[in-house]
Amino acid sequence: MQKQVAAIHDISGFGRCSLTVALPVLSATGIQTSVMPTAVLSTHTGGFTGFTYRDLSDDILPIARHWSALGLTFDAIYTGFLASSEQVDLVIDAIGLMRSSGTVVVVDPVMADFGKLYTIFDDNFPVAMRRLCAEADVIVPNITEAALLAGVPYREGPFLKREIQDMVLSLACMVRGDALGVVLTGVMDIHDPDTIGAASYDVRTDEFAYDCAMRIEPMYHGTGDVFASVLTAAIVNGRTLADSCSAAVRYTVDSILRTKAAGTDNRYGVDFESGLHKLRELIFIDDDRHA
Ligand code: PXL
Repeated sequence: MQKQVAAIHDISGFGRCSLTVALPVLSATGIQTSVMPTAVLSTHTGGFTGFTYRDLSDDILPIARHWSALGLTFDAIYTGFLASSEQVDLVIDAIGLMRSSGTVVVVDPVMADFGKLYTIFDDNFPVAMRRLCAEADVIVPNITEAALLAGVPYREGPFLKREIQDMVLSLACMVRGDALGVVLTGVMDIHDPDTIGAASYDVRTDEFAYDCAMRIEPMYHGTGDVFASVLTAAIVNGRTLADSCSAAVRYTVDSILRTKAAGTDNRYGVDFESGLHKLRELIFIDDDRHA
């Protein structure tokens, strides 16, 4: 049966992030994707001024109730950027209405980068995000978000492998009791400081994995959404957490390289579109090899 995912993010009309990334990525891997837009903006908030913003918080619970009345069930619910603490709490209630026993809840706690909370959020926002993470089966913070969730000072790294494992283990305490695991992005390994990667910990198998690639400057907007969307697509398609994380690293890096070669403004997001026709192949790469 075709897999079903509900994606709960804003729509930033221009700038390749949130739903304009999640929907094409999930669809390209064969997943039927239902969208719950939490806000509509003309662009994302990272580096643009004068953007429009229409909050759709009042629609979140009515949409969830309607879907629930229709008897819809989801293999995964995937949340990303949320605009306020109040909206986070509405999304927690919506997840309560929409989840069933097999649903994997993937939470990307979008709120910060490079040691700083995004200016649109107040200091209480990380506490609300932590409440949402407690409902999650998988969380995908970057290292700044991980520090805010844990309430510890941000450190940029590079880190020792042991430190990376400790960070990932402390994140594993924040998710649901029978969670699948955690993925920490933007991690630099002290033994390989020209690279950047993602660490995963699969709670069910007690396995750590770390995948990295050359660090590419400048930082492009929306790469976290490309990463988390591919990760979610791979998990829903039955890959392990470690394999899903590797696919997400590969796909994100390839998208960044194409964008850098094209010389695109880094606020415009990355060219993830040109790789979509090969995404299924990337996710099922081991299956093809063993077929
Ligand atoms: O990429 C995350 C994101 C999504 N949506 C909006 C954003 C951001 C990050 O800044 O501003 C509106």
